Amino acid sequence: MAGRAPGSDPAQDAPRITEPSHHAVGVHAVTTAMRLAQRQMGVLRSARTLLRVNQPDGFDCPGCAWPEEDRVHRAEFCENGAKAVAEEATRRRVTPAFFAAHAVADLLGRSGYWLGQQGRLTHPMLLDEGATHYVPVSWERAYEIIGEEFAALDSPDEAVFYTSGRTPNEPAFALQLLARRLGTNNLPDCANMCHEATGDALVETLGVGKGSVSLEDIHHADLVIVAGQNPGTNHPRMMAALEQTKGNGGRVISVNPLPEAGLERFKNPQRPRGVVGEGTKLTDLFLQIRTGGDLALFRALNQLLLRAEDEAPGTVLDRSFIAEHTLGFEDWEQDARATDRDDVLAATGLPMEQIEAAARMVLESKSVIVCWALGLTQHKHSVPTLREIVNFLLLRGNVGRPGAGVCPVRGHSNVQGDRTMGIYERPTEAFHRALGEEFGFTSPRHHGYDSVGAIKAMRDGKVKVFVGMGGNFAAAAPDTPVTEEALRRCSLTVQISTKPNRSHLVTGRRALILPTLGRSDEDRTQAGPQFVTVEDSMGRVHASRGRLKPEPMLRSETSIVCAMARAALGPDDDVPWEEFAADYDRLRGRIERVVPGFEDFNARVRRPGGFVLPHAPRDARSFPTHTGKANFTVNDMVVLDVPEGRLLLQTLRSHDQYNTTIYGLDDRYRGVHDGRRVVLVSPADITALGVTEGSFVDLVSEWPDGRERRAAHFKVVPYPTARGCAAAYMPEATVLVPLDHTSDISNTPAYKSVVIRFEPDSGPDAVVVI
Ligand SMILES: Nc1nc2c(c(=O)[nH]1)N[C@H]1C(S)=C(S)[C@@H](COP(=O)(O)OP(=O)(O)OC[C@H]3O[C@@H](n4cnc5c(=O)[nH]c(N)nc54)[C@H](O)[C@@H]3O)O[C@H]1N2
Ligand SMILES: Nc1nc2c(c(=O)[nH]1)N[C@H]1C(S)=C(S)[C@@H](COP(=O)(O)OP(=O)(O)OC[C@H]3O[C@@H](n4cnc5c(=O)[nH]c(N)nc54)[C@H](O)[C@@H]3O)O[C@H]1N2
Ligand SMILES: [Mo]
Repeated sequence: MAGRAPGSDPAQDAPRITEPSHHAVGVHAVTTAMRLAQRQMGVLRSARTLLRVNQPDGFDCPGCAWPEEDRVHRAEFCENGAKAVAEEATRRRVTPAFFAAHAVADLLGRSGYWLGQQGRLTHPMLLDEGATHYVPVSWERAYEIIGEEFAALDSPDEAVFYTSGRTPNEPAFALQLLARRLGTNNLPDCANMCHEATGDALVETLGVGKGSVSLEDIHHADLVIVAGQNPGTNHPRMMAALEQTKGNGGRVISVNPLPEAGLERFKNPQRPRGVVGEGTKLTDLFLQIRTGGDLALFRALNQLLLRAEDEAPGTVLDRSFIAEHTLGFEDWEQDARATDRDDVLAATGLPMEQIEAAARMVLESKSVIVCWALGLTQHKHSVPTLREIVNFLLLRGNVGRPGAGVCPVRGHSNVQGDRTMGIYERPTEAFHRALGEEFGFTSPRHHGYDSVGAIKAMRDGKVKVFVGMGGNFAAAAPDTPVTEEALRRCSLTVQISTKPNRSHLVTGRRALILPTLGRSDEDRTQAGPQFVTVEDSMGRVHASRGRLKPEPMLRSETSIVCAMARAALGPDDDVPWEEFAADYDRLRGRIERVVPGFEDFNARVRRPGGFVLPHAPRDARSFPTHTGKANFTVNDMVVLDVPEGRLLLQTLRSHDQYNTTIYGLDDRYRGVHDGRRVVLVSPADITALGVTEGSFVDLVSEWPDGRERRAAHFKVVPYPTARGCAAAYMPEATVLVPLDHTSDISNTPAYKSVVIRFEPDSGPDAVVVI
């Protein structure tokens, strides 16, 4: 829908630009957070709520998945965590009166920012066939409708259950059980669009698709390489960990097309040194790489390590580790030695001296950790890139010993846990077997749809019911108009949500909004107060208890999933869904018999700090891969071809957003204020392309299907990014990402790698609101 609705947020079209910042998270950050929190929650509620974040008896921060430093003793506070909490614990309410006042067609003209700012949902709402407005509906009727629509399906594979990674373990486990009892593995999740490449690369090479390090390891590493990540905004507590690394004498290399403030310098608000003074310099060497150049970089580093070993045999490679624990070294070595220097220079855009400097730092470090996030996972060649990083670590035995290992930094606070619980379209046979034995049925073995697959299936009329367990699928998925059209082809769309978003407006023939408790809300059932559990990015499972009094009509995610299950599976289904909904201990008692590592779940999760899941490579240098060893892999060089006059666009987050949730219109560290329609480009490219700095342009993406995609009206901002690269915010720029443009193997949308050109500005009226 084109055009800006009156009063939506015209400020979005008038960004103001100042100098980017060179440090992150000082006192300024904390005062900003408190101001934002108080606007949403009031002074008292802010103080009371923020004090409970990440405390042993409090709730898990719904911000990121970075683990807490010593949960038992310390309060950790970060600006963006506070913003996430404030957004959820807001006093603003979206009641049935709101929906009576606004037709869905009108709301479609409002931005996601405006929608989110309206507040928390209070009542279940129904958009009936042909209706213009949502109307309140009872929970009973809502479940009846769900039951009707499931009963009308020709096959269980016509249903899709999407999970966003905020969902705690208990409802996630219940949801996958519901899907599989029904007979489908259609369990796409946000991880499909996020760290899927990580899982695929690590399972193949190390046998476990998760990180192998603890916070202790980060603190004591000699070298931490942070590639494709912006922790200052997205994982602020990670900077406190890197500060400790530095304090212990370790060093940091950051690899990024953008000089991100949070990696340059960190002012810790919890230390006097952070309040006054310069803070800690975090990055020792900044490699300003071209987007998509990381595979070439790690190939080059590996080649340099091999050469160093030639010069001083027996001093560089960990030969005994390689012999004892790995396979495929010889084939890999032959290929690695043939790495072409010109390819490396073209792909990375880095001077060779910088890569050599990085290699020297590696050689000087006994223990090395590589951290990464979306800058490495959202490319066509993400899986090979990550496999090459594993090669890099295996060479010197940097896996499964203190201060060393792989550290994928996950996004949503429980995205890793949801996977552990079986939210996965292609689970292992071992998982199926354990689930089937526990619940006395045979779960379907054929693979389900992932996120991109689900869009295609809906588009092609193969899916009729879409259930969104949190998240905002319409705005998070690629190729916005294609995704929206796909959702509109469903007969029923159900969104289990805390706040209004785009996915409530792009609906099937009928649509339900089921309002649910957030992390900060108290969860009480007839069996008494309940808590939920989550798993952080380093495999620690712990409890989360909200304390705020919720609106009376809200139900917990667990309760909603169990009631949906009863409605979809009927009264004869012998899973005790009602007991699960009443008492989460009952559910956890079943989880412990299905999912490895959860033995004695109910007791262990009640201990302060919870427990850490087993991880064979980390714990025992044992590698449960298909070969039984850690695998070296050959990963062909990739030099991205960006034609003349084009740029490689990445879509990323501003400082004031949480994925599709927009908190505000500033990206303070990058010097962008009061607006989001900006494209960051290097001054040299601005000159070369003949555009005027500060002018507005359309972004047009090109793709072999011949269909061009256009995002209108972006301000050209000169920015110190790598040559040939550009950056713009999601979800405004998501329309440019073709549905078929995904990573090989993991099928993750290549959100960080879209070839674009500039065209003359079509003006603010051509902006498609999202
Ligand atoms: N406040 C806040 N916290 C969040 C989120 C949020 O939106 N807001 N989102 C959460 C979620 S779900 C996730 S997955 C994480 C996301 O965390 P990040 O991965 O940090 O998120 P992005 O903003 O996408 O930033 C990607 C970074 O990778 C860099 N990059 C892009 N392409 C390349 C490349 O080819 N090579 C290299 N080396 N770098 C590249 C970008 O310049 C940028 O610094 O954060 C989580 N935490
Ligand atoms: N262009 C582009 N697109 C991207 C990305 C990118 O880098 N570029 N990144 C991708 C990534 S990494 C991810 S993870 C996805 C994110 O995709 P999603 O997880 O689907 O999206 P979010 O924006 O995090 O979801 C926000 C909504 O979640 C609901 N919500 C919040 N808290 C709760 C809760 O406790 N329970 C329930 N039930 N609902 C809740 C609210 O209604 C809110 O509107 O986006 C992907 N999309
Ligand atoms: Mo994510």
